[in-house]
Amino acid sequence: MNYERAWLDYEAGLSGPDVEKDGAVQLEIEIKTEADGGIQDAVMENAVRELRGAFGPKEQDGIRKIRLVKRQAPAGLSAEGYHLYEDKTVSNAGNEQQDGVFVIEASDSNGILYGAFELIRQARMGNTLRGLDILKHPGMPLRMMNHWDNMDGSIERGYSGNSFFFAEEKVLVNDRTSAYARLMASIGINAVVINNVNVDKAATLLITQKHFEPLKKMSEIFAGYGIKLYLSLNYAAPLELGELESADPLDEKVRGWWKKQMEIVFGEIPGLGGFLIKADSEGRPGPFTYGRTHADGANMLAEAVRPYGGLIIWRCFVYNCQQDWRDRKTDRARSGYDNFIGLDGAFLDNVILQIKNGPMDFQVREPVHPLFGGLTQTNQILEVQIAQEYTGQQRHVCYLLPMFCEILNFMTYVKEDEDTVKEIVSGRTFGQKNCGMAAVANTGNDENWTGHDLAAANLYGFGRLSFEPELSAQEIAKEWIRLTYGLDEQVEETILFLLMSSWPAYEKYTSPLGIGWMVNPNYHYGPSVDGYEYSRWGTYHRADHLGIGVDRSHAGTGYTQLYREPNASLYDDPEKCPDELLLFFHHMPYTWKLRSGKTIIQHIYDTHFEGVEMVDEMERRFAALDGRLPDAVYARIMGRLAHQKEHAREWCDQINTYFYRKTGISDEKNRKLY
Ligand code: GCV
Repeated sequence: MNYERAWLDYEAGLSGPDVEKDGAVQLEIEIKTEADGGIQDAVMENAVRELRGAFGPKEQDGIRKIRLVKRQAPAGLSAEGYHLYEDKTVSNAGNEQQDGVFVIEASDSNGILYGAFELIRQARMGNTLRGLDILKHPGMPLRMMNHWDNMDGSIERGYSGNSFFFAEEKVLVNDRTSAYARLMASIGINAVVINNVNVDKAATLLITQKHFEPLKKMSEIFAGYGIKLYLSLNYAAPLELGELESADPLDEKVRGWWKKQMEIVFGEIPGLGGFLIKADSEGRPGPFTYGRTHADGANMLAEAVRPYGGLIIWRCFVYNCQQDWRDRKTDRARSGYDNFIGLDGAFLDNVILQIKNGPMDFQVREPVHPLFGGLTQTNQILEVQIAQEYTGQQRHVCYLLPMFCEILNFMTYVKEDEDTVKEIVSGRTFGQKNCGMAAVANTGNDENWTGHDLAAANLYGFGRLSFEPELSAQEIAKEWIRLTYGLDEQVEETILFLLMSSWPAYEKYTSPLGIGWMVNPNYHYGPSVDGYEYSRWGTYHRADHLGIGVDRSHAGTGYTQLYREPNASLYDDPEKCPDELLLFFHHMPYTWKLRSGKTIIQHIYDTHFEGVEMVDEMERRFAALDGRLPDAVYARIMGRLAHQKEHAREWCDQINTYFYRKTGISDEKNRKLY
């Protein structure tokens, strides 16, 4: 197994009814010629290379079986979409069965590339290709990876080695760059931010001459795979580069500086897509310093990049990280909403607000961010995290696609129809074209990319879901398993079981009922119930001997009222509030009966024991795959499952004991509580 090729390891061989017989697949690729600038030769070459790699017989003459025919593609194919089908009217002369030829039609080269990967995926999944007829358009315009890689090669919240974009303050461009771009293109990713949103001194220089050459090279490699390169930007760059004494967005000198700098940057790296900005958040500079708004800051940059078609992606992760735990009025959950809702409609069209899926910070369970459904006149990107910062750090298996699907399907009630998060970020709800989804990436220079082999399902899955948001988490998991490990049914069934049980298991053995946190501060791994309880970060559970949870109802911080009806009333009423979010929204006695019929305290005990049992079962089933997977993969996964089991027990013991001692209430089932 070639780990670098991950789910695209064709050397492992194609299988399936049609591809095993040599020459059974003949391809004709059709593209529309007049698509202005839509056809990139490098992308076409990569598409053809992939098809040859997958289908071309080993002999040289196999090459004739892929033909490029440039002619007008039929109407109905929009940007990046493709029509892949078997054309029976054209006889495949080289084939004894006189089958038709396969056609990939698209109006731009990204569509051709995605169509090529679709054909390969269909074949490698073991599906019959005969009669194939697939018409697809990406479910949202922007499908992004956000890397939090630092110039010294470290990765903030990275759990799979060091960066493959940077080392020793230099930009790296090598084989890994194209290997990465190829993987991303195969799942439909079309935008990548390579550096951390916390832009430090060295990374501020990415927009200067010092790094233009390798960045240009990288952007060209990315472009060959239909991907735009983006950078995270330091809002205070003019100050930190020592060129101005202010970063005030309304100061003409500052505005002029950005315009000039962007002219230089886009002149040197024409393929650049734009910038991602974290401002006025966790110590990062921003327009607040000058008494200006986020709209002032974002629009200043948007004007500077507009002549080059650039986008400004501005994060809404803005909150007071200097809170006193005694202060019960300030609510971190409200802050993103409160900071941005008043600016709805104030941003230029090439600004997009990037909103984390929940109001806190990528916990195992959070309600959907109320800005989704709140904002109606602003471009929006949904940000999720596949780096498993709070979900087991790629030592635990935690397949996050079920969570992402739930988020996308959340009904905001912003419109009678088309009101889900999916419809908002796809652009359907408000007719926007600058929107989509971004994931904080989980890759590094580990040979398998993601540390835990099974964490690659999140990488693969995020891309596939952003391209096809109608897919289920289960469908995506099946695809990934087959493409990565082949068509062994026992392997598929077992790994599918592991992946699909993993998020529910993790939720059970960690913090209960939507309350979150309870992790060791700073590095966020392992249980510490009071770890964040008295610190400045605004992340409290408020447990005492009588009850637990944060009162965010109308009588508390008022957070529930940020949602549209009927969500606002649903969350506001503890009788109606979904169990899994009860403690996020309400402070409740331990003896409160959940909708499930259990008391909160019994629910805590039961779920923690169940979570551990689930991991036990996962390990037991996986052990039976000995000999069916490459030895190294099997050993790596077994090793991590053993750790996960032990660690799940630790979580269980610490949480259960904490609440047993706090409440004095025994477990109805008399299990061991320390
Ligand atoms: C990149 C959390 C993480 C930080 C991260 C931040 C963000 O606070 O712990 O490491 O910083 O989110 O999303 O900006």
